[in-house]
Amino acid sequence: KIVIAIYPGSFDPITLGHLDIIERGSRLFAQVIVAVLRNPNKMPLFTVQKRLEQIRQCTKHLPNVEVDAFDGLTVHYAQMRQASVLLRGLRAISDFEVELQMAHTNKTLSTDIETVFLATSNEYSFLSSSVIKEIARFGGSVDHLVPPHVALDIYQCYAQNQP
Ligand code: COD
Repeated sequence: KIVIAIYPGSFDPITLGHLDIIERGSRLFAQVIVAVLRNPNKMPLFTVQKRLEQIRQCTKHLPNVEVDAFDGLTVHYAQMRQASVLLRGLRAISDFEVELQMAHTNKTLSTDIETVFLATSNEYSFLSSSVIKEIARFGGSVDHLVPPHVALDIYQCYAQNQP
């Protein structure tokens, strides 16, 4: 059976932790669609367009990975793309609670879509987009945490915001 997986998220910005899940997912599924949520409630660091570019740049070596943006419910987007799996990463117990609630909610919305969790690789277990933004905001290096072009975008962003 050909299985298409959606990897939904904010990716503001994409980190090496996300990339690790994408690379491992691309080995498990026929196609992985990285789907960036257009979230009007959040004030993001990067526009959706910029995030799509950042993700495309670091996944171009993966022929079965596509990058797209979506609105509304993730399961509706998955149905539209004929995907049967929602791919998610698990870092810690704290993720588990939120992720389980999300998986159960999504299951009630669409019974034929399964959420599949990949455990984070050890070296990225502490990593999140918010941690990266915090480090960069206070002048720390994020070179070891995000792809090089994303690090440049982040430094540029915070340099512009300096008084
Ligand atoms: N290692 C492994 N996995 C990681 C790491 C890491 N270091 N960092 C993040 N991840 C995983 C996260 O656990 C998550 O699975 C994924 O990567 C994306 O993370 P984020 O933080 O970029 O994205 P989220 O979690 O904010 O995305 C939330 C959604 C956009 C998926 C969610 O809000 C959603 O589905 N919204 C649409 C509305 C909807 O359908 N609601 C009903 C479901 S509750």
